[in-house]
Amino acid sequence: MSGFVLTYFPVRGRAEAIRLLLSDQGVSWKEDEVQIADWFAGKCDIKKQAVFGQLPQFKDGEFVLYQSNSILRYLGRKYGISGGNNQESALIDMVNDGVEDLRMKYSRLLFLEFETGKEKYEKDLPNQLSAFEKILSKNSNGTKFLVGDKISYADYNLLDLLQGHLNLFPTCLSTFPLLNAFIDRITARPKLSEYLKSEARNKRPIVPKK
Ligand code: GSN
Repeated sequence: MSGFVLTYFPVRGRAEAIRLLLSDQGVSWKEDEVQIADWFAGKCDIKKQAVFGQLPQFKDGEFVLYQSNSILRYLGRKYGISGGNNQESALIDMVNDGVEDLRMKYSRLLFLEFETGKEKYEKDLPNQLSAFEKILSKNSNGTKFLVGDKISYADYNLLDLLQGHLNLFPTCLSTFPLLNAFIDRITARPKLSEYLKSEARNKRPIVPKK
């Protein structure tokens, strides 16, 4: 056993890219589910312990970490999937920051302004996604990963965000052949594909059900 424990709500949310990374790297982990109602009723001690009062929390034995992107980078370094040299690592960080920027907009849409903001969001989405299509095109003509010849933590993060967008806007990638091929290639990786078919993955909604 790895000794990893991922504490989060029973949704994909900000924990799912971590789960994609762990499963693709062939690592097992324990899930510690916090019920959303208990959390907001003030019944969870972990809210007080959490450095920024939020989840996910990730434990590697006695070592405790918060912030989903820091957890991704920690695991990226641990499994040698955060760049082969300083510049490659910086490019992976840069792309991951771009994923985070879009994730913030996506979260705002989902949680704060879905009814009022969906149309505008969908209209602007090609502008947002085209940056990632261009990044792929510049690395081996879009036949590999976001950066370099090896998968990185940013690839899992982008995959998760694209899957979330496809759920809301099923045709949003129709003009982005490289992003489509990227999804097909990454999701076909044997261990990841096994996880994507698992009950554990499929019982978790993308965001909390209303
Ligand atoms: O990436 C991160 O882990 C942080 N920058 C954000 C964490 C976060 O927003 N956690 C939310 C659940 S995920 N999305 O909305 C959270 O813990 N909400 C409960 C609360 O009391 O804020």
